[in-house]
Amino acid sequence: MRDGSPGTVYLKDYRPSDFMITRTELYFDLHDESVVVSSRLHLQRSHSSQRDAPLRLHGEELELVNLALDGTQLHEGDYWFEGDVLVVERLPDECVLDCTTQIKPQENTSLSGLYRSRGLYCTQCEAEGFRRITYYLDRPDVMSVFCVTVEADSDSYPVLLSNGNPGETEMLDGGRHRVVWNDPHPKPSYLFALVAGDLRCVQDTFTTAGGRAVILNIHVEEKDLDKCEHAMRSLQEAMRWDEVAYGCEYDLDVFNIVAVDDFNMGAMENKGLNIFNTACVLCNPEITTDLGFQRVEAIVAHEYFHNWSGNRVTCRDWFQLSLKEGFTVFRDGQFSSDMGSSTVKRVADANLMRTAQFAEDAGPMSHPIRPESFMEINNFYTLTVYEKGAEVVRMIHTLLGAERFRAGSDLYFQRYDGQAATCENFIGAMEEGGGIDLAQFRNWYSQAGTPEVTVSDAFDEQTGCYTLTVEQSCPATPGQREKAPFVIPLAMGLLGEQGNLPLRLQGAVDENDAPCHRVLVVDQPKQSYVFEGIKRRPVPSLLRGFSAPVRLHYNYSQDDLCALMRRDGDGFARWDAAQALSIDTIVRAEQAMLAGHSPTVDDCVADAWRYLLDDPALDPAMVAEMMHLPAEDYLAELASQAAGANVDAIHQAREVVQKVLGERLQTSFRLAYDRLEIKQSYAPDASQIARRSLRNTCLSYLVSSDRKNMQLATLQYQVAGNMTDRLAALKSVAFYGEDGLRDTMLDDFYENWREESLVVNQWLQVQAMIPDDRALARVQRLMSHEAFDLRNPNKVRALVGAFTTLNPVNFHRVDASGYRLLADTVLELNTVNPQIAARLLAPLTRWRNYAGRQDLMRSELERLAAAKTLSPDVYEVVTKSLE
Ligand code: B3K
Ligand code: ZN
Repeated sequence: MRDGSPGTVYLKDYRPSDFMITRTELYFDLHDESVVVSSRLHLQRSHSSQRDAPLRLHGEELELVNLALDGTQLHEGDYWFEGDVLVVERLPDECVLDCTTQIKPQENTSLSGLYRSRGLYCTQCEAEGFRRITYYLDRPDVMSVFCVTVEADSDSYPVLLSNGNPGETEMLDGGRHRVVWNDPHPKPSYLFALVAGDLRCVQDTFTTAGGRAVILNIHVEEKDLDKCEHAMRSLQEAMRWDEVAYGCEYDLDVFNIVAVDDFNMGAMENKGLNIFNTACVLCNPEITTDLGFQRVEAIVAHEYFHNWSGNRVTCRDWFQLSLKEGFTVFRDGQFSSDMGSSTVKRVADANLMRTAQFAEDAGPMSHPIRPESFMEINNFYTLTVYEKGAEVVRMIHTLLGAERFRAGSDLYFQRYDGQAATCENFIGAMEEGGGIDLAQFRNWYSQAGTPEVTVSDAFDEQTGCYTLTVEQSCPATPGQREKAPFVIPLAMGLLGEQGNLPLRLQGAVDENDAPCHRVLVVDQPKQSYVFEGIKRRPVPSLLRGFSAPVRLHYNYSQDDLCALMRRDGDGFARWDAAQALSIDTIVRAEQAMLAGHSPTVDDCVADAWRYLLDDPALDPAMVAEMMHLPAEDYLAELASQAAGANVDAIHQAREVVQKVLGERLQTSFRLAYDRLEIKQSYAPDASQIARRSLRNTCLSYLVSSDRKNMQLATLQYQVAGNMTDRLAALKSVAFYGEDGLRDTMLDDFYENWREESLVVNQWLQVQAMIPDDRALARVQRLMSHEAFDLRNPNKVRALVGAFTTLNPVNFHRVDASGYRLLADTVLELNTVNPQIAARLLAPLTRWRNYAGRQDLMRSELERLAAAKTLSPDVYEVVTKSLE
């Protein structure tokens, strides 16, 4: 950990590096007590560099053993340290620097740099972990060809991997061996990777469109060999998809994936050697839910797609992170849509944006997708950079259309191949390739905050003109008071009594008949659109497909929403209408309860739900999505926009609405539950996933409304042949069952699955989410359970993360014990794993949103701020939250 308060880095201060490293040779000598890293850097002074500029190499927690310049050993005085930076002066324009360092991976609990996880050596270098391995120009615009040799004991570490293609293997004296790896593609240090361990491998092949035969390996512990098939198939699908959709082919002879238990995020796209969190690559029906299968497919694809959007074309500096992440999330989203249901995928994306990214955009850490400053870059791997970044690319796609977008992406990949690029380069390529002016669109890159779009309408029966008036604004965010108008693609339709109306937009020239779907390009603070030839006032269907990451306001009546939900031509708009109906119903229930009345659900809502349930022709996946009541954190987010969120009232109101709907539609839920049973053997395909999803939604309504239905859940738990159904049943019993039944089932589940760490995580998570009043004690108890480990990020996320984000009534307990639990855990993790500590802290940063809790939340942040040695990661989040 560094001492003192960390400095701020600014985008405006970017300067190219004074030196380039044309070639990097590394030798890793792995021993249990320490690892000796010898590096040979072939350095070249940059053209732009001052003649006398010194070489400044990054390093962190390294022990320097030896340093030599062009074969001559350097002594103290020839070089010195400025903080962590190693400075060497008076270098010739071209030289070779040899450097030996010693590190202790077994003591590295931050999981950044080279560390050990269950007897396996592995690395995580993005963003700035390589400097924890050796002294280097650890910045993404310094790209080098790497040749890596790894030496280790051959019994304990039979598998030795690094980036690129395998070279020579050699047996050495003393039971040791070594392997050479050559990566011909220049890359920045953050894409370096090394793995050494006793791993087994599942192998397959892929032949690229250009005829290159590629060996695909997934390396796992022996016990996990039966959990790789889905990832392998997903990889092959992704490789083919990228060739077709983007013309991007793989460029090495092998592609390796390694599964690691202790990992800070989902996975990492190291060139030719992707390293995965076990949770994001291992799966089979016994241990994995449908969502888990979909997640594996998406993440395998995401990391693979980085081979072009990230590796071949990388980022100039970390402010450009969204260049690779936003674009790659967009690409994996397209892929998932093509593999499954595009509407369901869109619903999931919109939900994530609205529940979590909007909150981030409105909170103290709010930043544009291309931030202008940071203290700790690891704090900027955010929903804003990733998800909003992807939405921004998606809007470019919407504005250009598929064909012109492809022309833009072709130009981008071709022009910047092998280079470190900027967001500006990407936009420029899209403008040039796509033939569009994106000058004003750039505001999405520089301005933070979620735009508010307010739509009003007027209908003139005489003229048959229907006018939509659209106004946009954007709230102030830290450091940005005034915002310029955004370019907002607003996809829309108009719903008449017989379905969607042709849109005769005044001023538009349509080649064929007027279309029923249009994208209005909103770019002024206020503008109007007139539709002609309308006989009766229609219901506008707005922001179809969540065409822009904005909050949309239009004063819909319940009847409008019911009409959209049943009849609009756009699947997403139908879901959105159902959500709006649910929100309205829950808010009313909340108000009724606060006023001392008993809450009700209007007939039209119950009828709409019944209509969804009873029609077997509808896509069950969409029906399930439509019937999922919005999550409590989304309801809280919406409430915080108004008077402030009352978590207890929200929770009770949501529960009541769920129960009342369950009671009133008991028969329909039961019929659907029976009808949707699957007799065939498990397959994680779209049609089965859809059925299970709706069936388990029915189960939760049934169980929450009538305890007699608990036997359905018990039976389902007993007969379930897959984890999706088993876990859904367990959740129902855990949330709504009697104590005895709940404990028996939870114990049974643990006994059956204690050997499967990923399943145990699910078990921890279910318990963390139980909304009863013993939740906090339960979580505390589980933190000392044999199954919990503070050093394993998956366990921390499953237990503490789930408690603080998915159990709002307990996290926000009025005695502040939830807040204390989080702050205590953050303090402990601050020294163990600063990245995870800072991430875990997010729910406390939203203190301004919670009426009646603000002081309690703030005082925990102040307690953290007063701690003596805060990591830069935690320091940045705490201080910004208190500003
Ligand atoms: N690029 C990595 C994330 C690295 C996070 C470093 N704190 C995974 C991904 O986005 O694909
Ligand atoms: Zn990524």
